[in-house]
Amino acid sequence: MSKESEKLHIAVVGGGLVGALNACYLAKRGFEVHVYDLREDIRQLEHVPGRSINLAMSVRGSTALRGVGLEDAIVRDHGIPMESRMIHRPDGSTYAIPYGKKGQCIYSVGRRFLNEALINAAEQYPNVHFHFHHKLVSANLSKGQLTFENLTSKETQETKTDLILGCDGAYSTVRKQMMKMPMFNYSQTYIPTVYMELCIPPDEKGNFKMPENHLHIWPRGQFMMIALPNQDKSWTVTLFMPQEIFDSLDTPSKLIDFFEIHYRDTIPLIGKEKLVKDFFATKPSPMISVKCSPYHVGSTCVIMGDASHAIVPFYGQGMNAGLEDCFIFNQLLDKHDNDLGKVLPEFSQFRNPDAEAICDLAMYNYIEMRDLVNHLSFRLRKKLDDGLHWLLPKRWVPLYTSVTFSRMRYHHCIQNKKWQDEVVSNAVRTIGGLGILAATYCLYTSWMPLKEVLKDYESLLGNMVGPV
Ligand code: FAD
Ligand code: EGU
Repeated sequence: MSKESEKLHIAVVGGGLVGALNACYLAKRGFEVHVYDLREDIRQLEHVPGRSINLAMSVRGSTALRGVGLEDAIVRDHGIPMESRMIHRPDGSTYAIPYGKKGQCIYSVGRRFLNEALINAAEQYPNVHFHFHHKLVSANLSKGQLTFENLTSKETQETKTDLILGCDGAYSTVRKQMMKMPMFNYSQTYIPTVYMELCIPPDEKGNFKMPENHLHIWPRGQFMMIALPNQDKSWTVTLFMPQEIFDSLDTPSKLIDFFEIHYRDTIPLIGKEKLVKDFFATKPSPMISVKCSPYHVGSTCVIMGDASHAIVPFYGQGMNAGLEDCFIFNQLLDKHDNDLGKVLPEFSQFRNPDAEAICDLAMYNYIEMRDLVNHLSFRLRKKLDDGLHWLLPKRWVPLYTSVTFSRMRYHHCIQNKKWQDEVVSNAVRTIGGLGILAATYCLYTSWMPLKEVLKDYESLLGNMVGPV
């Protein structure tokens, strides 16, 4: 590391999951790091407003935490392993589908615990400084100038830095500033589905009310529910539905009737009174999907995490992708010896196809979950996929396995899926074709002498096997 780079000043905007992890990585490199967040110090707050209470952590997020030595303390010691999904049918019966081979699992991690652990870890470095209750209001990105409003004193504060790292989430202010730059591409989509978080409290003995090592799912087409376990033995249940259905459930009796039909088994778990109380006390939240490019401005600004790629949560990958951003950025700093003029453009170029790929995959999965959950062909394909993976563990990796249990680049996961689809549809065509031929031959056999049939059959087989 050169002398000059040791003194690099970095302003991280946003002390959420991605901002706090970046602070750890950059502090480790010896940079002078200032983290700004509009929230008060969450370690001193009773309730932290924010999106989702717990998150599914998989290989990408876990690997990124390992890079700053936090994987064990966060994922192994605090995460609750989920070995399979447990599907709940409308009648209350359930069945489990394992995530992978024995021991392969994803982890339910509390958002608040994770964020606090990252802030605590970053604060261990003397060269990291947190500025809570500071809201970024404007910036000159190419000059590295930032203007914050100190929400406590109401004063405006200006600062100059070598690098602005925008980790300020899906509604990023840094990104809003980038939109003023020439050649910046941007698109956003709100999906018609919104979500609300409910809670299944622990039982009287303080235990989990459902088998804990699973991600519970209630797929119902246009709407669905999903539950992740918490450390305190409660469950966070997330209800996803179109806004209109939320609006139509405007009295307690309509709500209970709705749950009786679709989520019957959860009523005694949540408790009728609590369900009514919590449902009418909260407003559902929208979900936004954001794509943009590039992620940098010259050698002075770069955005990461939801600020650069907000995705719908239907692959459990938003945080994982954001933490992976930090990991990759750190690798590029190594590769280019902290030369930001090289690191920033390469980060944009390398990461953009992958961020857009997971954005598309998550959106596609949202549509698939809505439209296909109970279709026989969909479930057969899943079985076939898992079967082939079992037979050819290295050569045939199903899409969700490559996304969740590997660090294969997201856009390669899509390419991988495409050739598999071709193989499957060819196989279906061939098997279907063979069936028709077999039937035709059965008809012929009643008129043709046996010898000729056998001769014909041999040459036909030769033809069929040849081109495959
Ligand atoms: P955030 O966590 O949003 O942090 C941004 C920070 O910036 C905040 O602290 C905010 O206070 C601060 N900030 C914003 N504006 C300013 C400003 N102007 N000045 C100063 N500070 C500012 N991902 C998974 O991997 N697995 C899951 O299971 C999963 N489940 C999800 C379920 C739901 C319902 C939702 C909505 C998302 C889910 N995600 C999941 C995605 C995950 O929540 C996000 O990808 C992740 O939080 C992104 O982290 P971030 O640090 O980029 O942004
Ligand atoms: C949604 C909201 C199950 C947490 C996609 C699976 C999610 C999560 C799935 C939320 C689903 C859906 C996968 C994981 C995960 C599944 C996955 C979705 C965590 C394809 C807190 N999804 N999620 N797929 O496979 O790969 O179990 O809010 F219901 S974890 Cl929608 Cl692996």
